[in-house]
Amino acid sequence: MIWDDEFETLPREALRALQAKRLRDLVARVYGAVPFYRRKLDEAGCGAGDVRSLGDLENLPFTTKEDLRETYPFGLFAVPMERVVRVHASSGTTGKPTVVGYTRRDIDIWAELMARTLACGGTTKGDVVHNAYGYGLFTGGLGAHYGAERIGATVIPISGGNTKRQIMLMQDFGSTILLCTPSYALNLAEVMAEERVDPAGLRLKCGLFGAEPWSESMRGEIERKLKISALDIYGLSEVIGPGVASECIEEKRGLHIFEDHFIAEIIDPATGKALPFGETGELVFTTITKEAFPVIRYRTRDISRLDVTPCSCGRTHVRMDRISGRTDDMLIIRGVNVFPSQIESVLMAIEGVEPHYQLIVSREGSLDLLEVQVEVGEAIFSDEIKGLETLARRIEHEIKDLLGVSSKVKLVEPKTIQRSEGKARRVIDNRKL
Ligand code: DLL
Repeated sequence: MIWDDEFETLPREALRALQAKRLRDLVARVYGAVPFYRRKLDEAGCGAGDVRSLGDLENLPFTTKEDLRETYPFGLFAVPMERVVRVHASSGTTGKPTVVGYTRRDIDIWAELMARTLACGGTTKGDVVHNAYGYGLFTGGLGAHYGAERIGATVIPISGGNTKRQIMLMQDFGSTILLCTPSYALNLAEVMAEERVDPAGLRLKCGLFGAEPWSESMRGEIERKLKISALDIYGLSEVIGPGVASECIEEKRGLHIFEDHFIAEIIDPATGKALPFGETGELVFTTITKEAFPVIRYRTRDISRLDVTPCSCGRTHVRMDRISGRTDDMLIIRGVNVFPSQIESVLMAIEGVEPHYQLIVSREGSLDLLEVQVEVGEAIFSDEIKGLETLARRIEHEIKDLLGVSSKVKLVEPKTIQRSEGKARRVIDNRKL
């Protein structure tokens, strides 16, 4: 179901013309309103009037997380504070959070984009939307909330946590759409099993999951355990929050980026050079309609690929592959680049291994050590030690085969790895301490 028939199916040529016009306006706007951008644009030799076509995008300077840190908290806002009606923030791993702001119109556009996202999963006003994304400074809760209200669905603003109560309310209120992180969806499924609640007896039909990386096999697991269709949704605070891109239920193959509001590029993270469609690299976004906190060529550090081939759902917007990793999530273990998602794919392909794992990296002398802790099912865990050992060695072998890196696999008892209520913590890197 398409929420905005006009803009989501705009022929690509018209879409590009719209993007070019909006880009021109954006550059003129930030040049006038944000000293930081004026300086950066001047340094790059681009005046306010120098952007004429989309081809000029490549000449514009990047914006990075460090730029946001340096202008903390409101230095990149492009409107006076009287026009800012909301701020959100995302906590970084260190120090101060990243702060973003919205005008009334920004909130309105965001609600529209989240309505599109929800409609990608078939949500209509008859639905009961169980919104377990966290409410607060995190953009997930309120972002999704406004989108569901825009559609006219009934929203349950449950936020994260108190899992048993969530399940009770899902049963009592007849929730049909589930919104939360994929790791929390698995947590919900697990607690349902413990409480002997059969998901088939619920009215849930679809879940829109994002805010953290997950894999195709994890999708299978969630769909099987919760008996729903699971879609991947993507976004980041700096760009707007959730509502940047969403899979469609028709294809579930790539996430449509809402290109009438965001221009996406893929660049080579090492050189900063823009790459053609189809190549893998770092996602970069330019927001072309946002007022309070527009960004020019924001480097997300997320790794993906863009696909412009037509989609059977009728949307013309480019599709991004599910995020395969982050440039800063990449662990370098004894010189080998390792993404947590690669290890996840090995683990999930093995029978009896649960989708709950953690990677612990440490250093002994000058040697990096990777320990993979992963839960196994009850039946396997109560098996003889020998069976467990064989399984652990087998996983180590497969990791070595795929990544060329040695690891120590530790199979742990069911429910030992901490369950997430929001974004799961998959990596503990003790080398930095
Ligand atoms: O996580 C916004 C969001 C909320 C998206 C709810 C989807 C659903 P931040 O807290 O700023 O914003 O974190 C953004 O999370 O750069 C990615 O690294 C990661 N991320 C978000 N969605 C996905 C996804 C929200 N579908 C950062 N797959 C991004 C993989 C994701 N990673």
